[in-house]
Amino acid sequence: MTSTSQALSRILAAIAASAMLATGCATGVAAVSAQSAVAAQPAAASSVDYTQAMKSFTADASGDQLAYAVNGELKDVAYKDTPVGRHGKLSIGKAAGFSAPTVLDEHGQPFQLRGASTHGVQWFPQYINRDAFQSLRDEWGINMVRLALYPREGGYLQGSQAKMDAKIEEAVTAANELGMYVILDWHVLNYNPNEDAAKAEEFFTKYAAKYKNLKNVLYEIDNEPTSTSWYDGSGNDLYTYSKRLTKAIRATGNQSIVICGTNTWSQDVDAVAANPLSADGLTNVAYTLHFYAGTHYDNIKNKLRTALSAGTPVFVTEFGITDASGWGGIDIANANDWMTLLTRNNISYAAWSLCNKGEGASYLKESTSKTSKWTGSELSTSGIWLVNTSRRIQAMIDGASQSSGTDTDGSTTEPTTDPTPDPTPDPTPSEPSEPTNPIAPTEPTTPSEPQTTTTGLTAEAAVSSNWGMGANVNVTVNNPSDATYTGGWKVEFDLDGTITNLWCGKIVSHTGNHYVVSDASWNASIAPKHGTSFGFGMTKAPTSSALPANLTVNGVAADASQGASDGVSDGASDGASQESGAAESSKDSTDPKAPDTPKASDDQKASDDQKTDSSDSQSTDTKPADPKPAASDLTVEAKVNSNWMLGATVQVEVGNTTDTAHEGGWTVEFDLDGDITNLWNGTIASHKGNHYVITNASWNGTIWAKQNVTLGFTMSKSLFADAQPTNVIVR
Ligand code: IDC
Repeated sequence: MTSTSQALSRILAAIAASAMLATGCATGVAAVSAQSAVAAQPAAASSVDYTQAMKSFTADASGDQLAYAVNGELKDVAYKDTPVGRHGKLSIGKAAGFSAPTVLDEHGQPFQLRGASTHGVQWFPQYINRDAFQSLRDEWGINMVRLALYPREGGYLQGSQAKMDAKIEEAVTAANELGMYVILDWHVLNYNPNEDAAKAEEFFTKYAAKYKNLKNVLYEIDNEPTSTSWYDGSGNDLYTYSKRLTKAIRATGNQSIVICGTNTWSQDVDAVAANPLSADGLTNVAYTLHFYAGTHYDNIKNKLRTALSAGTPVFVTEFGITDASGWGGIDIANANDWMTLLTRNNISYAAWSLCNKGEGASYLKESTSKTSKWTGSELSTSGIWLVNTSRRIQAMIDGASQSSGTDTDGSTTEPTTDPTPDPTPDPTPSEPSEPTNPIAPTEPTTPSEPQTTTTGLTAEAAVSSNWGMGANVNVTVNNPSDATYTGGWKVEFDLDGTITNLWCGKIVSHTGNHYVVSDASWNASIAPKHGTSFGFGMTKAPTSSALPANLTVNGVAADASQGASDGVSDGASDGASQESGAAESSKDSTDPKAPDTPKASDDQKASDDQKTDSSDSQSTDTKPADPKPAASDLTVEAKVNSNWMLGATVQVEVGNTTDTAHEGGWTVEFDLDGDITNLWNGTIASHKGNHYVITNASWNGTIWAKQNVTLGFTMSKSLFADAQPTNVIVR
C-alpha cells in the first residue's frame, strides 16, 4: 500500500469507527444478550487504529436504561481470550498520537484499563469474590478491579489486616484466573501518607515480592493525600513518599505499574511535571487524578490537560458520576464529557464503587442483596451508566481492531508473545462465598420467548453518511415475527464500491461487486419484533450510489420488507427514512464526518495542543475560535440508537455546515411518542403534550465551523410506539 492510501484507509477506519459509535450496533436488547462482553476484548490492534478510534470517541451513556443486557450470565472464556491473556504485562510508555506516556500493553500498543473500584474492603468484603469479578468482565465491559484498602477507618492498620490480607489473596487469585487486572490501592484519605510511610512500605514490599511474577497486579501507593504538596523540598512531601515506596517495590524485582497520588485528594496532577519520579530513574510510574462529575468541572479538566501537555502519565484510579461526597448530585452530562476526555487520551479509569451502600455512587441498588451475577434491574444509575460506558468503549475498541484489516472473519488476533497462562503460584482455594445463582435473568427488557423460528427475516439498508469518495452504510436485519429467530443469518448485496471496514457482522465472501455478510455470531439470534444491524465503511467513486443493491436476506429478496417492520427496531425506522437517494444525497453536503473538513480544522486547533484532547470538539472549552457569528445555518438529525419494547435511546445531532462558528446557543424541537426519562448534552426547556423544546447545555452552545454537537436521551414509550422523533427542527 502506498503511504497515501494507507493514510486514506486510516482516515476511513477512523470515520467508520466513529460512525459505528454514532449508530452503535443498533439492536434490540434481547438480540444483544447473547453477546459475551469479554469476547469483544480488544485484540492486539495496530496502534493507528486504536488511537484513531479512541480520539473519535464521544461518550453519551445514560444512567437510566441499559443499552446492553445484563442477565447475570457468566461466560466460559479461554485464558488467551481474556484481557490479561490478550494484553499481558502492562507498562507506561510513549505511543504515537498521545502526548504523554500512557498505559501500553505487552505488545507495545496503548491500552485502556476500564475498572471497577470496590468500596472499603473492611466494610464490603462480600463483593470480592470470583463470580462478582467474572460478572464485571463478562457483562459490564470491565477489565480491572481496584481494591480500596483503607489503612485507617478500621482498615489495614486498625484491626482488619487479617481479613483484608485474605481478601487480597482471594481477589488476586480470582483476577488472575479470569485474566483481569487488579490494583492494590492503599486507600490513604485526607492525610499526609508520610505519616504511615513505614507501614505502607512494609505492605507494598510484601505484596510486590509475592506477586512479582504476575502480569496483572498494579500498585497504587496512596489514594487521596492532602496536607502536603507534590514537592516542597521538605522531605515530607508526596514526591518523597512516592520515591520511597516506588523504590521499595522495585527492590523486590517487581517492575509493574506504580500509581502515585497527588495533593488535594489527587487533583493536583498538574504539579508533578516539575519533579517527576522519572528524573530519579524510576519507570512505569503514573500519577493519579480523581474526579466526581457532580463537583469537578473545567477547573479539574484543565489540570488534566496541563498534566498531559507537560508529558505526565495520568491514571484515573477513582471517579464517580455523583458529587464528591459520593452521596448524590449525579451529573451524567459532565460524566460523559469527562469520559470523552479520558478515552480520547487513553486514560485508564476505575469507577467508585462496587457495593449496595445507600449512596449514589454505589453501582447496586440498596435493595440488591446479591454479591455477583447481577441482573439489570438490580443496578443503580451509577451501575447502569458504568455498563453503558464501558461496554460501548469496548465495542468501539473491537471495531478498531477489526479495522486493522487482517480479520475479515471477525476473529481476533492472538497475542504473539507469551500467550501462556500465568496462574497464581499458590492459589488458595477460595471459600464458596457465592452459591450458584439459580435465579433466571430478570432483565425486564429481555423477553423470555419460548417459540423460535428460523425463517421470515427482512432487511433494509440505509446510507448514514456519504462524502463522495466514501460512505457509511447500515443494514438492519429484522425479525417481524412473534418468535425468536435462531440459526444465524446471511445478507447478500451488490455494492458500487469497496468495503473498508465492517462491524457487527462478518464478510463471508466478496466476489466482484457482490458481498455476502453473515451475523457476528453474538447477534445470530434476533428476538421477536426486534432487529439487529451491521454497518460498514466503504470507498467509492464520487458519482456512485452507496446504497447496496439486490439486497437479500437468507436468499430472499429484501424489497418486500420495506416498511413492514415499522417500530420494530431503530435501524428499521432509520432505514425507512434514509433509504431514498434524496436522503442520501442531501447528506452529501452536510456530512460533518467528511474526511477533509474536520481534519483540517482539527489540525489547526491541535497543532500546539495535541497533548490535550485536540479532537475533543465537544469538550467544555468555550473560547470561540472565530468571532464571526453565523446565522442559523444549523442542521439537525435524530436517530434511534437502540430500541427495546418499552423504551429507546435516541441521538440528535446538531450540525454547523458553515465555515464560521455558530455561537449563542441552539434550540431543537420535536414531537415524541413517549416521555424523555433522561437527557444529556442538552437541557429540556419545555415539554407540553408530546412536544419537546431542547436547548444547548451550558458548554455546547457554540458549534465550531463544520462540526456538530450530539445530544441524546432515553425515553419510555408504549409497546407499539415509534421512538423516532418527528417534526424535528433546529433554530
Ligand atoms: C467514601 C464512601 C463513603 C465513606 C467515605 C469515607 O463513599 O461511604 O463513608 O468514603 O471512607 C473519595 C474517596 C473515597 C470516598 C469517595 C466519596 O477516595 O474513599 O468514598 N470519594 O466520598 N474521593 C472523592 C470522593
